[in-house]
Amino acid sequence: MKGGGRVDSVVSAPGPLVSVGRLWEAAVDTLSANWTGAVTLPSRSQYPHQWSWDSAFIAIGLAEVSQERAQRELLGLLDAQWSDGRLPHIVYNDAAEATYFPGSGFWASRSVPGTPAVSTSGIVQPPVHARAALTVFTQATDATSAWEFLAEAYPKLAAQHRHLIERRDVAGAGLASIVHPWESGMDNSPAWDPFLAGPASSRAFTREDVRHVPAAERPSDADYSAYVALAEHYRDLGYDDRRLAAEHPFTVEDPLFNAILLDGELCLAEIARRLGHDPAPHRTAAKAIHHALLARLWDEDLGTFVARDARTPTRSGTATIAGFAPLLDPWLPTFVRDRLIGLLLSPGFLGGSRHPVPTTDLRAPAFDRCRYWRGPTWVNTNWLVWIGASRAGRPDVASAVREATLALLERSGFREYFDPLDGTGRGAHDFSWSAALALNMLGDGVVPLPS
Ligand code: 9WN
Repeated sequence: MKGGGRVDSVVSAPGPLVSVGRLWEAAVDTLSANWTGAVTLPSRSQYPHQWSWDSAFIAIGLAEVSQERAQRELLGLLDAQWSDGRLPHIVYNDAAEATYFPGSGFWASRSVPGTPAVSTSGIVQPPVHARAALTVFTQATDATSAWEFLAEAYPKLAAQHRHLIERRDVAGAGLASIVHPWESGMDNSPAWDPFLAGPASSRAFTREDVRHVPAAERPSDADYSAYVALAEHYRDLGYDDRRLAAEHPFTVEDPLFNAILLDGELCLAEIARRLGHDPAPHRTAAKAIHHALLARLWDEDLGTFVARDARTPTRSGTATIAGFAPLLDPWLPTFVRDRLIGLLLSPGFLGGSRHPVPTTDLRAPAFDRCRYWRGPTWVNTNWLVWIGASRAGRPDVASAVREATLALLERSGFREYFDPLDGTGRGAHDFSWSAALALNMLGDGVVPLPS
């Protein structure tokens, strides 16, 4: 038996899906209902604009049912890229300006040189897009259109990664820093608590997010105020990444963001190879992230990867789902891989929850079964663990996570997140990436694992 324990001793079988066909149809309907004619909204009520990593997950699901829409989803997002390569985390829909805070006026992107005509935010999200593009390409049935898509997407994806690798390596140690919790995609994770000691915003604002979702499932007012203050600060630096090291109070190296960047570089290498370009620089970049992840973010005591301040040795002391993302790294040393799998199967994660995988260790003081990213189970993080476990040579763990995810969706619908203890759906209803990644998990099981 490989290290890291047996899966059947800790995960109770979720029981067979009642109807794969019904779940599939409901997922397709959800994505159709959230389609504006140009892009897919994460949720019609809670998130009325286009979000960056949401669109990548959505394209991965759409690849199962509509190559054309999957390609449009990604290319539409890439059209909003800034000239420095940054891919903004929100592309605004002017018609919905009043219903989401912060709106486009907050970021004032159009007053910044090198920005697109459409209004966007000025921060980024984890770069899942290269994996999405490769997935869409490998699932395609119309080969001519797929080659055109890949050729158009590749230079933009390469520029997106260059921005992160060259402009966001605040410590000069080989990892990209995030400059705001929203950039992690796991906004309210306890991983950010040690780094959020900065000032609250002095500006008066009205939260729109708690109009649709109970406040107990969303960030506290204090956290929200810190988010607004940090976003204002970065905006007032002119989004100039050269000023981050000396002037910005939040520059954090996150294992999930960097593991996705590593995986994305391997996907870019594969895309480059197929297009007849040199894949070697992408593989070299991936290898450099591999070394830096181990050198800077591995926590020997916790047996997982944790976030750290780019400029000081301060680390997050909480094990979260982000720590498992480096399972995507094909060069992970065996002892690291086995400790990660051991923690994943422990009572803190798979072994202790009926509806895994919780986003925070169930035994951590910060664990909160309701509040977003502080404990609930999410479909996108389960999907990443599913791929990571496959790559780590643990198909038993991968299929346990897949089955638990699909059973949860069948039980509670395409909610944004779920109580890991009793499976109650929380956050937004009819949430796009929950539907999209279900399609991918239910589909041919095509998960590119470029080596
Ligand atoms: C802020 C859209 C986004 C996701 C993030 C998730 C949440 C936004 C919010 O919703 O963040 O970007 O208002 O809470 O945390 O991962 O991309 O679904």
